[in-house]
Amino acid sequence: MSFTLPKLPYEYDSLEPFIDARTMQIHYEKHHQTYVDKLNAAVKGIKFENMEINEILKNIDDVPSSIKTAVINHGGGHSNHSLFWQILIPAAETQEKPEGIILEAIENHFESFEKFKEQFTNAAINRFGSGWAWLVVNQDLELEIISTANQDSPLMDNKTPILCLDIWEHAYYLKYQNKRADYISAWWNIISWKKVSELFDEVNNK
Ligand code: MN3
Repeated sequence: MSFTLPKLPYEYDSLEPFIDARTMQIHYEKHHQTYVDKLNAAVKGIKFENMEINEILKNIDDVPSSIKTAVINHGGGHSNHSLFWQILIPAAETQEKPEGIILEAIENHFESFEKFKEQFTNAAINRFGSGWAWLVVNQDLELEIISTANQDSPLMDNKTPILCLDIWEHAYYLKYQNKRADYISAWWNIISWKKVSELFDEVNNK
């Protein structure tokens, strides 16, 4: 068995005008595919090639040191992008904010949805270099906003991501160039709060 690209749940141009089709195509077909290929090369012939990527990352200390960096970078890249595609929705279906239990949890923890949005945006803007911004559920089952460098996954820290934003330049440079803040502000229009809510329920019902 080997790792493969997950199917995108929409077309490349579905996220226009917030994320352009060309960026989506290159990001998915080239960048994500490369993480998958390099992950497959790293784990070829050993037991990890038959495990779920998220299980490998949660147990990263079990990975032999000779391939650990490759698994963190390319396995992280595979896992992070797989989640990223899932939490996006076509621009035509845009939802302003979440509802139900996840909204309550956000309001309880961050005071208001607006304050949550501001804090998440700051985490994304202030990440130096390449990385990700995340809304995670930590080991105490509390929400937390974090940012990680490179392709580091929160799963390696026992945190379960339920929302993520790719802030590598490859995610926005064609359309936004150096204007990371504009990309981040556009991204809020294409979040699948339904998916985020499902992921939140999964953690709470475990
Ligand atoms: Mn990326």
